[in-house]
Amino acid sequence: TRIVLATRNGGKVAELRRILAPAAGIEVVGLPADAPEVPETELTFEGNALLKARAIAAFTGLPAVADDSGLCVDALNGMPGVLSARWSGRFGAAAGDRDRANLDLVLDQLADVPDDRRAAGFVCTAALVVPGGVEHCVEGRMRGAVIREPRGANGFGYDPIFLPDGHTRTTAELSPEEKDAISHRGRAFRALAGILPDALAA
Ligand code: ITT
Repeated sequence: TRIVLATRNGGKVAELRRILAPAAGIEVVGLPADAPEVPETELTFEGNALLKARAIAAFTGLPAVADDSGLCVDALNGMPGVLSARWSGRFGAAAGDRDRANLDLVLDQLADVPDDRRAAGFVCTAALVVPGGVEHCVEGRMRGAVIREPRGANGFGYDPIFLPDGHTRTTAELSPEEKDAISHRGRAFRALAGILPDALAA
């Protein structure tokens, strides 16, 4: 069975391929170049993940999985949250420049927040939509804290400023496998892989 990844984020594609790869008999394909841009108009991770998966399932006729995710910072009342990709207002910039601008803005906003009040969590909602079949959403979380200076070159997005609870390295300093083992995306997509065979058969 083929499933299509409904994302344009290269960092996510790399992680999703790794995490879903062990699911036997499933071929993961990328988003077709002519696929429609899906505006993220919902206010929840689940709402936006379903929007993206439904649109790409309808466009391709294939089972589609989407990821909506973000960093929720306690001292910013849960922001940037669903706005994580757009936090700095930089649209159309190269992904690396956009990620850097987003991360710099969060660091600025937390400049006066002391070390013991910098708790945050990553959230990932994975949505699966099978054309003419079922829809499923599963969520994964990872708690940690926002540090003061970026560290590490792995991962993407806010990884260089996120220290997972119980760790001394940021998620950008962990190996890809170490990040997958504890990450919001690892948790959500391992749960999704578990229900995939039944969902595709239904
Ligand atoms: P698609 O909608 O095409 O999937 P996107 O990047 O716009 O790509 P989202 O709206 O879900 O996706 O935004 C997720 C943002 O949250 C992402 O751009 C990062 O800034 C941040 N983020 C999510 N997961 C992350 C992770 O594992 N590490 C670091 N940052 C992450």
